[in-house]
Amino acid sequence: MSHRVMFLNGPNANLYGLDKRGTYGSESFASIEARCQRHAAEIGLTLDFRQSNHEGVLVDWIQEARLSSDAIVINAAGLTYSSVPILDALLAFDGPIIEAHMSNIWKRESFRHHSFISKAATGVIAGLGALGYQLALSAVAQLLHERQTTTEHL
Ligand code: DHK
Repeated sequence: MSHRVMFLNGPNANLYGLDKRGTYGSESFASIEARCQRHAAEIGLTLDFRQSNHEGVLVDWIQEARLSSDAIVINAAGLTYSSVPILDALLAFDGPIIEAHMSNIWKRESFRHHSFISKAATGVIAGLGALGYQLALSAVAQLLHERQTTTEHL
């Protein structure tokens, strides 16, 4: 059975490619999703890719993932630097969590240097744009494979 991954995107991610400053490149959010869906299929993952501008919706989806998904990839965007509710929901999830950012957040303004959600993350990928999203999916596939192999040998 293929592993299921919930990939959550926070506020304004839907504007990627439209931001005149070009902070997040020129690729549209729809194209980034299509690229992630293609990559997930290639590596045998079932991908549930979502975006919301609302903190509570993201919390609801993380809670839903406890039943529906084996792993989470999350770019909480601007909520990364403030959201205790998202951190708490992630801490209640029992599976690999990759925190992903399109940009290198440590090269940017100091308010972007402290993530509230890293405490719940298995790993963090930043600064590689949509390639980082593909790497996050590959990492999750490998982590789930290792977890399954370990369990089978118990
Ligand atoms: C995306 C955002 O929308 C910002 O609020 C974060 C993150 C960085 C990213 O690099 O993907 O500060």
